[in-house]
Amino acid sequence: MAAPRSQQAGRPGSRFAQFKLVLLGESAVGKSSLVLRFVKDQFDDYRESTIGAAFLTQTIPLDENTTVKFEIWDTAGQERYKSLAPMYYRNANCAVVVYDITQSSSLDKAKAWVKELQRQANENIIIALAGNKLDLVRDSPDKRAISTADAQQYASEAGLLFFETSAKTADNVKELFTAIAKKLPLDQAGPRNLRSAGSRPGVNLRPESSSTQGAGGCQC
Ligand SMILES: Nc1nc2c(ncn2[C@@H]2O[C@H](COP(=O)(O)OP(=O)(O)OP(=O)(O)O)[C@@H](O)[C@H]2O)c(=O)[nH]1
Ligand SMILES: [Mg+2]
Repeated sequence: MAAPRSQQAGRPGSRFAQFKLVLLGESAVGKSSLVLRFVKDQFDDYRESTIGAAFLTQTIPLDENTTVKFEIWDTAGQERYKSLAPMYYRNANCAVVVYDITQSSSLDKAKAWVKELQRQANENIIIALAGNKLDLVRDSPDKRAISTADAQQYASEAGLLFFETSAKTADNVKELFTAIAKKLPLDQAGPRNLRSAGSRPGVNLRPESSSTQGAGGCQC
């Protein structure tokens, strides 16, 4: 990585950094719903399964001097799209691996994604594990298939950030993305990742793929 750069423009000392984030996980665990909540603060009870992948962006203030922009690749969880995933996690700075806390198979799938990322993605990738659909167990605890303690233990052994989330009620969604942003190496960001506040890019740096879907209009 390039030497640390803390460029100054606009407000002295202000920094603008952008990072590529990929979401992975079994189909229907709520990847697109988490992104929709994070980017637009919305939720759909009936969401269509993602085809290929969707690209969205969201910018968050990290502290009074630092703004982080996420370029988000929301991948399709259906098995037939599995071979596309490396295209999206290649060069990713961070990943959110999602499972559904009411479906035990989805944690196994999440663990397989974590292994693949740890073997094949960027060496320094920040990985967060998100156990989604927390709202479903609030009223009916018997629906829970994966205990918080088990998932937490796995996450700490594997070196992952861990949150239980609900895209539906917004529980922990902001917290999840903010925790990732805080772990990103802002001080060592190279020229691609770190820009002065006065030179924000007007366009998104879109990677290679053309297999994006609908959410492309949502360049928030
Ligand atoms: N109750 C509840 N339902 C959720 C939550 N998140 C997602 N859902 C529902 O779960 C279904 C699947 O959500 P998606 O966001 O499309 O799942 P996905 O992981 O993107 O699925 P693929 O695109 O097929 O990989 C939808 O009907 C959502 O409304 C949540 O936090 N709580
Ligand atoms: Mg989806």
